[in-house]
Amino acid sequence: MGVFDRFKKGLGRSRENLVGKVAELFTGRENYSPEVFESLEELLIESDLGVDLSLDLAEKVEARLKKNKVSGDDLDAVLGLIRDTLRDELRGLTATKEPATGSPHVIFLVGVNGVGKTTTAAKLARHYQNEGKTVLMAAADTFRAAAVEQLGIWAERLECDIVGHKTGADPSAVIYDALSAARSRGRDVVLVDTAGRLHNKQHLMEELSKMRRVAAREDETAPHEVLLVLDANTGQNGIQQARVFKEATDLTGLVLAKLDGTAKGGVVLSIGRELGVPVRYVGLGEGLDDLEPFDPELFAEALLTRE
Ligand SMILES: Nc1nc2c(ncn2[C@@H]2O[C@H](COP(=O)(O)OP(=O)(O)OP(=O)(O)O)[C@@H](O)[C@H]2O)c(=O)[nH]1
Ligand SMILES: [Mg+2]
Repeated sequence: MGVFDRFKKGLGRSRENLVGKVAELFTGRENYSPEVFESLEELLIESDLGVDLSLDLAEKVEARLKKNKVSGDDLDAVLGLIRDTLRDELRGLTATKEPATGSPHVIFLVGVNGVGKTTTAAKLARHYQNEGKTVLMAAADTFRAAAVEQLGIWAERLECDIVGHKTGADPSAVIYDALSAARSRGRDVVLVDTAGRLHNKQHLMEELSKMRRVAAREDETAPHEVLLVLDANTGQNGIQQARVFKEATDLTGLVLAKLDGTAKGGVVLSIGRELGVPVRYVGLGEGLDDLEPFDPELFAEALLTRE
């Protein structure tokens, strides 16, 4: 399956919801009443695009529809207009420079409980292996019982190295060992799976700082990437989480996991817009291959295409 089809499949629920409701809203309306655009605005807000962005988009779509005299019955044309408007918005959100790289390249995965950090670590391992790189996973979630085993199962499937300690151990010690192992074995990428931490738990945030310091002691440019994993189902709540994490630690990017399970795919847009942190990957399923680098063009296209 090509990348576009994977986006389309992953965004299936969001697309069905949005396209269905746009069809309902516009079909049979030749003269656009203000109510139609108010409803469009509501629909975009429901899709978790955020209030400001939804307002903006609805206005721009209204102007473009009227200017081009598009009939509400021409669903493809209406969708096309919304899609183009969205795409224009998205372009501005993701124009970022590539993150710094290192040898080994060290990536931290952080976020609150259950968002998809461990699964994303495994998917990223696959992503790098596909590029011909060797990977070592660091099981720095020493908090939850069975966390090391969970990562171990992935490592076995991926046939990659894993470094872990016992539950309750100091996660910084895991980082230290993982980085020395990666260096002596010549591994290209170290993926650090961390424990789920509530953003309002001060000591956990301090623990994260310590992990960063230990990594930086080994290589002053490490960690090269700190990816905040968010669950797309949390909608606008994710923005609040992201904001607090961003204050506590330097984030280089976001991963929006579980986009396939939500009808609120628009959350990608509002998070990027409000935080100024680029969305680097989206999770589109539970399997190892269900991670895609975020591509705004494909995203807008896949979200607003009629089958
Ligand atoms: N549908 C879908 N499920 C996902 C995705 N990413 C993760 N999951 C599922 O979400 C659940 C939690 O994933 P984990 O990777 O264990 O989450 P975590 O953040 O490591 O959780 P804690 O370590 O407990 O904080 C699992 O059942 C995963 O299969 C995704 O992109 N799509
Ligand atoms: Mg985990």
